[in-house]
Amino acid sequence: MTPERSPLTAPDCLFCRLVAGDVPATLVASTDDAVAFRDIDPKAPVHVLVVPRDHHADVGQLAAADPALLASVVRLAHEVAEDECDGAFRLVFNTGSEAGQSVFHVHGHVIGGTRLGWSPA
Ligand code: D5M
Repeated sequence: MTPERSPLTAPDCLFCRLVAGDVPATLVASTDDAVAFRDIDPKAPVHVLVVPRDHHADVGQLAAADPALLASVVRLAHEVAEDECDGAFRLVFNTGSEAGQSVFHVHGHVIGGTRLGWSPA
């Protein structure tokens, strides 16, 4: 599917370039407003990133600016998890560099495919 309008982008944003097709990625699924692709450095058997096509720096900014788009991202994450790990998954939005965010285009990590522990720190 292709978006009906050009997405909002930020200069020099890695995931804006990936959404535009200028950075290679292993795509898993896409909709008019979101894209899912495999993490380049997987931490679990299933590790997929889901991003909105529009640029928003983090999940808080996305929720404030466009809650419907956040819902689209979560829906696509759930669909990926249904396909890849029977719907049992963790959805992680690292927010802020102290919390491990390294790419400032909001992305949900869909993590699954194994029994997950609970020790994030
Ligand atoms: O997560 C950023 C994630 O983005 C991290 O797990 C690596 C991944 N990454 C970085 N570059 C790429 C490309 N080119 N393809 C796929 N995945 C990528 P964060 O929560 O910001 O630390």
